[in-house]
Amino acid sequence: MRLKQTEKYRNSNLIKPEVEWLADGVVTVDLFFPTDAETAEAAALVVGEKMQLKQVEVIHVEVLHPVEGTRIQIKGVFDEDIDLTKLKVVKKEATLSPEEILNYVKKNQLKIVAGTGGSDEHSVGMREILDIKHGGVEAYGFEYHYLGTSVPIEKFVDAAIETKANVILISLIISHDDVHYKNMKKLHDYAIEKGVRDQLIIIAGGTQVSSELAQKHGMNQGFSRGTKGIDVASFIVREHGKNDAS
Ligand code: B12
Repeated sequence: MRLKQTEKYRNSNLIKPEVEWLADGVVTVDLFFPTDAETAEAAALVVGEKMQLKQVEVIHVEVLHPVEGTRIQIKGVFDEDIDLTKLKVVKKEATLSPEEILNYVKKNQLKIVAGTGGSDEHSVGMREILDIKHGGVEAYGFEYHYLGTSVPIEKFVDAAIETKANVILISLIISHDDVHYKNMKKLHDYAIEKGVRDQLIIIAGGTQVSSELAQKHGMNQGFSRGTKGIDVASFIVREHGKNDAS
């Protein structure tokens, strides 16, 4: 009987979230309320109903700290079909081969300055993008100058001018109050002020960075979770190649 009920999801363009059975519609939602556990539980059920979830139930309650509040998880059934033909899917551009990148970088002497910007101390992601041991851009022949962590935004541009770098890589992990986008805009504006924006490829990365919004805030490109050195290296080569051709 269950197979019959879910017939329309087999070999079709329709999907639905699932946990246990094909297209059972089950989803979980993570919430935080600045209240005690009992109030948070009641409030979470209302959220589930207002999100039009069916069979809403609380599956996890965790008081983070009595003066802070409660983290809570609900589960419910999302009863709508998603039509695959109507989705706006953003496909990742294929990377260049390591040989193509190495040859281009050798011919064009591409230099990078990099660091984590503003008051951001999260350096792990930035190092993964840079270091040879993580398959970072260093593996593709790029010369880089690492400025460190919590680097003042203006310093990225000043250092690029000083070292004659063509690329700035800035890591912005903290996203409270959209500080990552504010810093991207600040970097872009400062490069204009210094008269070097056209000569620089400026790339921002971080867990909460959207490519679209990074570009809207003046970056040539933005990269997020799961980025590898080869993604960044391919982008730099393509972007630099465009300017070469123009
Ligand atoms: C480790 C860590 C720390 C360490 C950092 C140590 C270090 N030397 O890096 C310490 C303990 C110092 C720390 C401190 C803080 N942290 Co912290 N931290 C983390 C944690 C657990 C992991 C980050 C990490 O290393 N990820 C692994 C790397 C490989 O992933 P990634 O950073 O996303 O990088 C990838 C991509 O984003 C991208 N990328 C990243 N940078 C760049 C740059 C470029 C140019 C490109 C192309 C790509 C790129 O490529 C990378 C590889 O794929 C995260 C939670 C999480 N799971 O993400 C919280 C997290 C980032 N921290 C957080 C917070 C709030 C803080 C503090 C403010 C806490 C506090 N109240 O003090 C402080 C801030 C300190 C500061 N001034 O920056 C929040 C940020 C929330 C937000 N959205 O703003 C998080 C998300 C935790 C949370 N859920 O609340 N943290």
